[in-house]
Amino acid sequence: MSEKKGKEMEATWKKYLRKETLPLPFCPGCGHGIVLSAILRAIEASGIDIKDMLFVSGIGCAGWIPSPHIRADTMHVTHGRPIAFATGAKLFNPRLKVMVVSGDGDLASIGGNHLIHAARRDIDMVVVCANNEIYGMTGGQVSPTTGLGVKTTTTLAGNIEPPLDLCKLVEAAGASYVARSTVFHLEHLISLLKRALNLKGFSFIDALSPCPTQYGRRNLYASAAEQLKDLEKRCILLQEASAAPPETLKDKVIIGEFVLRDSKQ
Ligand SMILES: Cc1ncc(C[n+]2csc(CCOP(=O)(O)OP(=O)(O)O)c2C)c(N)n1
Repeated sequence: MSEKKGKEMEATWKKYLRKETLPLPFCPGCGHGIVLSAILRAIEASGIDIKDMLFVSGIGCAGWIPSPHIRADTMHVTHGRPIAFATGAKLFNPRLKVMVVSGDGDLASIGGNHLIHAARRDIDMVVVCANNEIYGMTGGQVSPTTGLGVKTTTTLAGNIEPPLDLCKLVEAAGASYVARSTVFHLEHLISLLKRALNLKGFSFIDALSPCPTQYGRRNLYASAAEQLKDLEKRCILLQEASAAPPETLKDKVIIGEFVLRDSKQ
């Protein structure tokens, strides 16, 4: 990183983070800190005043991404319910820019119904799923986004259930904006977040974020860096995927913008 870029980033951190809450609580190699960085850099690029924002998160490691670290209003609420709290806050004060940041377990398992119906109602909020494809905080149980064959504490011989594609789910439900990226593809992730922040309606971003502690170790990644690099191997950009023969996409995760609708709100 250049010295100039480093200084810019430091200024962003100082502006948006509560210094007294640092260091972040994440394990070494966890992607959730990168998700936080991407969110803050997208806010800076979008021109939105963070004082007009509310961040809502549920329970899990991902729940600690906004709260208490971001220097703004944050609500750290019950497991599976951040979208419900965010909906209430948005109804109370429609001028608020509301962002939910939580995990795949929180948003898609216990909170799955809230996700579906907020997308169906096209409620004006940005939902960021820090998707590590496992329940990180509680010891590494299988989640709705865990891939086939993946070893977790509850699937010791490998997961036999197919994963849920959260982007397809919210697209079918009616979301205005649906996109996916990863913490490996940082600039791409920032651009999606920036786009979502400037839209109205229900925006959903699936942000793949590795969990070296619960997922990586059990699935024999040599290091956190190797797990991060694996995101590069597993993912393909939507534009490339559209031109590729379908049989080559079998084990691929498609990243990009899947839905970009003008919301009626
Ligand atoms: C009602 C309720 N059920 C279960 C739990 C236990 N619990 C806390 S976090 C969590 C899952 C966390 O996984 P995820 O949302 O994917 O976040 P991560 O820790 O992986 O970032 C569970 C099951 C709880 N706190 N409350």
